Amino acid sequence: MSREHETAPATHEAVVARVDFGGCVLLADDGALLEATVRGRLMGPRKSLGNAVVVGDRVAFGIEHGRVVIGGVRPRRNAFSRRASGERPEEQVVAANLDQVVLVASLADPGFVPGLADRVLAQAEHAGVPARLVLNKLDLGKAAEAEAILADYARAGTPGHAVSAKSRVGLEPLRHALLGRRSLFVGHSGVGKSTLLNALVPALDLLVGQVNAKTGKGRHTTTAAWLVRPDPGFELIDTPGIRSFGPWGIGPRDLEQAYTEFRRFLGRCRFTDCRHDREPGCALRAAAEAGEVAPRRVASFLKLREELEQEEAHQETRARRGRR
Ligand SMILES: Nc1nc2c(ncn2[C@@H]2O[C@H](COP(=O)(O)OP(=O)(O)OP(=O)(O)O)[C@@H](O)[C@H]2O)c(=O)[nH]1
Ligand SMILES: [Mg+2]
Ligand SMILES: [Zn+2]
Repeated sequence: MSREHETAPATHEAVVARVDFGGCVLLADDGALLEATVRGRLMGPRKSLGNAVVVGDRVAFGIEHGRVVIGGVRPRRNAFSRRASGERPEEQVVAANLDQVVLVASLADPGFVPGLADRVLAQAEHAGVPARLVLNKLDLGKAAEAEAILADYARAGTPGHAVSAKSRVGLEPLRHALLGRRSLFVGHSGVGKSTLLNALVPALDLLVGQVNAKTGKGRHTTTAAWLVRPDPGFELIDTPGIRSFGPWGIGPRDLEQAYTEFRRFLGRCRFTDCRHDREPGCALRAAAEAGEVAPRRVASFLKLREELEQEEAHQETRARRGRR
């Protein structure tokens, strides 16, 4: 074999389907999966992959000594991030170049709580990516409850679907909303993300876990974000279950803007610096009482803002200590 074939310039392109410790799996335009490594200069000073290459990135690669080596990453048109776990505030880019974020929750086992949904929706808004809510396990809950939840989110501008992956109810309209797009699936562990993707795309065969009967929590079956492409232009990204989601790049003062349905009431409160908490003449709380915004959204907003304020105060203290 001639040695010319061993080194080629980085002229091929592919999409990053998965990132592991040492490297990634690429999905080529013809559907081939390639194991790849990343050229050192793309990595940060800590020589870790960090956010340099993430699922959904379009990368250029070459073949060097028979190995696929990523030499460059195309600029991202958007990125969905979260705060990495740990004391230090660091960004974790979950995936890039998305057409939509699909927040999956379940009606029962585990039951719906707005905390995670509202954080993810705020982050999607911040990233400029449309979002959609899927309520799974309709077979275990009441249709009326699903309707009430979806109505609250419809008022927040988020379209929703009530489905049962298990009994295959409501899947067609959802599939329709996914076709021709790249969708990032996120949600708590055990809500049925992988089951749903398997039901939407036969032969996908993603790993499905059991919900722990004692804790009611999932077992984190999916261990890393994983992009699949059932058809050209139709891409789904499965992710591991999220235990707690810290928004990234949203400060406590910007948060009210990320709750899009609040916007038309902002600036109408009696006090210009109204915190929409206990102040008299608050237009936002009046809207909640009149049923124009969902009270559960206002409650989750107040809770999340408090958390972001605490985080900000904590980081200021850390910075002051660091300067001494
Ligand atoms: N009754 C019922 N059970 C479901 C439904 N969808 C999923 N399940 C069950 O819920 C459990 C968890 O499903 P998974 O698909 O692994 O959940 P996941 O969201 O991918 O979980 P992680 O990978 O840990 O994030 C499994 O036991 C599924 O069989 C549904 O529509 N109805
Ligand atoms: Mg899973
Ligand atoms: Zn107010």
